[in-house]
Amino acid sequence: MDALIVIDVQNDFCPGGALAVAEGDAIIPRINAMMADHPVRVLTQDWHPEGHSSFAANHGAEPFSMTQMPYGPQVLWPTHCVQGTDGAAFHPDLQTAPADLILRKGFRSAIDSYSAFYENDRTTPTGLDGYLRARGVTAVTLAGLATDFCVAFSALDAARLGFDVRVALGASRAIDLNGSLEEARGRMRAAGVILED
Ligand code: VGL
Ligand code: ZN
Repeated sequence: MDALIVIDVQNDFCPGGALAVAEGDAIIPRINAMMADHPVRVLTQDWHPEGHSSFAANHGAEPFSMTQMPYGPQVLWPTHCVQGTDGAAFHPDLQTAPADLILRKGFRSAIDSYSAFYENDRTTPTGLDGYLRARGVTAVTLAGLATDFCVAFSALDAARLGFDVRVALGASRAIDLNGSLEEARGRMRAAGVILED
């Protein structure tokens, strides 16, 4: 059984948002249409406390600079997707009613979580693996924001966990920070992820 996993189609990742991805809202009609083609539908929501350690403001640092976390290097982001704010809400055009599960991630102050499966320490699980297995899912299709961060990390984890993985690039958009999109595409391909339009 195939699950559609829609990553972080939230106001802050769309034009006008705090961490806007170019054309982030352009993918929404396509994602809405894709929901009907998949028997299991999951939406993820980046969901940070105000004091989150991935926010540059909490380090007195410039957004998009790097820092070292106990679990490795980490990009410092503009403050985004703060729990309960309008920026953290799903984009109003995204059809949320068909979703079976809404999974929140990134709610622990000390660890960022790009992937829908594991936080950035690569070991703290979100529970999505267990949910999908319990529902008999063996293949996942990913789409959403951003291709080179949360979508790619989710795809790589899904492949590592043994799911057949597709990424709908046409229904995703990238931040593309210092070549991160090209790198993410290469890593996904090498992991056996099928990249489709
Ligand atoms: C994301 C950076 C920070 C994403 C989330 O959804 O790709 N990127 N938090
Ligand atoms: Zn985030």
